[in-house]
Amino acid sequence: MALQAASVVSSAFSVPKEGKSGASFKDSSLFGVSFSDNLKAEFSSVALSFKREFKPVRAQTAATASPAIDRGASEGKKTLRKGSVVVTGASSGLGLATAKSLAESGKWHVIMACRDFLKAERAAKAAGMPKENYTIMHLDLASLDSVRQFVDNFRRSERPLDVLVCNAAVYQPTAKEPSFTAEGFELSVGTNHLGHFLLSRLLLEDLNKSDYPSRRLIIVGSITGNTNTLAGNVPPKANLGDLRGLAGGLNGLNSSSMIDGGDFDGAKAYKDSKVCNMLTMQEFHRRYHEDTGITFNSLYPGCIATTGLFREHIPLFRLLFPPFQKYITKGYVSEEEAGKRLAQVVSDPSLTKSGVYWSWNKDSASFENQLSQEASDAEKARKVWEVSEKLVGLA
Ligand code: LMG
Ligand code: NDP
Ligand code: PMR
Repeated sequence: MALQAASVVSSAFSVPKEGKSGASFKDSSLFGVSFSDNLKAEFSSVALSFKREFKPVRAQTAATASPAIDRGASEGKKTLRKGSVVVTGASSGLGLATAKSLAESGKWHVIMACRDFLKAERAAKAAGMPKENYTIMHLDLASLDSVRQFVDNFRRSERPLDVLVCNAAVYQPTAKEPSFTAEGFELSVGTNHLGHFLLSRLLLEDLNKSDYPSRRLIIVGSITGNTNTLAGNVPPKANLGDLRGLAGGLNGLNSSSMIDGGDFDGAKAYKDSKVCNMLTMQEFHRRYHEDTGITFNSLYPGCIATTGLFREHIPLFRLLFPPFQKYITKGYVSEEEAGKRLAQVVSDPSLTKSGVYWSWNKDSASFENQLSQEASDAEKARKVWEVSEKLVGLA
């Protein structure tokens, strides 16, 4: 107990390790976060960056599909069939709230792709989701065999695939040593990026077959992977470097477990994985949008400080983080509200523009946000894509 308390205190006040970031207490800094003028302005009025007006985007007609319209419903009235959406990690947090919002709309059938079937079943029941509007299917993103098995099972179900939401993630902020996926990739990048990379590459074909008017592939990103924001400057910062660790397979044996080849840092691995998520979305857009008409998007749903994502953080952090985000940064958003935001990216007929990283202002109006330099680097996106396809056995 005493040992635990001591470790809580020491990690609570830990200073970022030398050389891990440019920030130091000699700078104008708070908890090791240095504030450039630009970022100071952002912190003093976080809302400011959210005040850009949302410009509604005109709905595009999907290039290939004939609209999925059920003409028999009532005379002369055309009704759209239910959309079919796969949401990964729908057993908790944002994924669950999104699944609930979509299922309750009555317009969607949600395939909850989860690693813990029973947990998902209980969560869906406890959330009161209408049972005709969801199906749970097993998917463990930390195993490429499981990803392939999921794709097979999904195809056997003969449901169409209209939208895929890559939402699941793990975050290991306090791990001292890396852990690994079934194939031996560092767990956070292996799950959050590589598992989703294989899943979305395989399911692209299914999305392309759908006759739904707007087909979408959404990969959840985050502000913490974007170093053009204050949150993205909290050490350790995301940085993929020259991808030497990723190219080596992130196995911690003959290669580093970190994408940039550095020492393991769980918080950085998570942020790096989010950069990969945002780069992957853009690379999909560049490679496939024009030919398929599929919409590729990413988003930052707001700081949902109460989710299971922080389950491995120290208790003091879990206690202070929600009030800190609510009252100090004002970046806090409830699970319910965040779920509505992601559900909007899934289903809002006006959000068909592809290649966009969506964010929301205080009144929950969506706007197209800017990604950091690294998270919008087209050359890096191409390299991440090519290295990743080798790792997951697609090239
Ligand atoms: C690190 O944890 C891990 O060590 C690392 O491995 C990695 O995982 C990393 O990015 C992930 O996290 C460090 C983390 C944990 O500490 C922080 O970075 C601080 C963030 C915590 C957010 C809570 C901030 C505290 C705000 C409290 C709100 C209540 C009241 C505020 C008062 C306002 C003033 C009027 O650390 C923690 O979880 C706990 C941090 C405990 C800090 C305790 C300090 C409390 C004192 C607050 C005073 C703040 C005032 C500062 C400015 C003064 C201006 C007058
Ligand atoms: P949660 O921990 O609540 O949800 C994560 C989900 O991912 C859970 O359902 C979890 O399953 C699932 N998951 C984890 N590992 C695997 C795996 N190997 N295979 C399948 N599913 C897995 O966190 P959030 O809801 O906060 O996170 C959802 C997304 O939102 C993530 O992409 C995160 O990066 C992003 N995000 C979150 C923010 C926040 O402030 N919370 C801010 C910005 C982005 P299980 O229930 O079994 O653990
Ligand atoms: Mg951060 C504008 C301020 C802002 C926002 C929107 C976030 C979001 N954070 C902000 C500021 C700060 N945070 C500041 C000033 C600090 C230092 C006190 C700080 C600290 C902090 C920590 C220690 N923040 C964190 C952590 C985490 O462990 C979380 C993390 O990085 O996970 C990777 C986190 C987050 N802050 C956010 C968001 C959204 C997170 C959650 C993780 C994510 O999904 O990206």
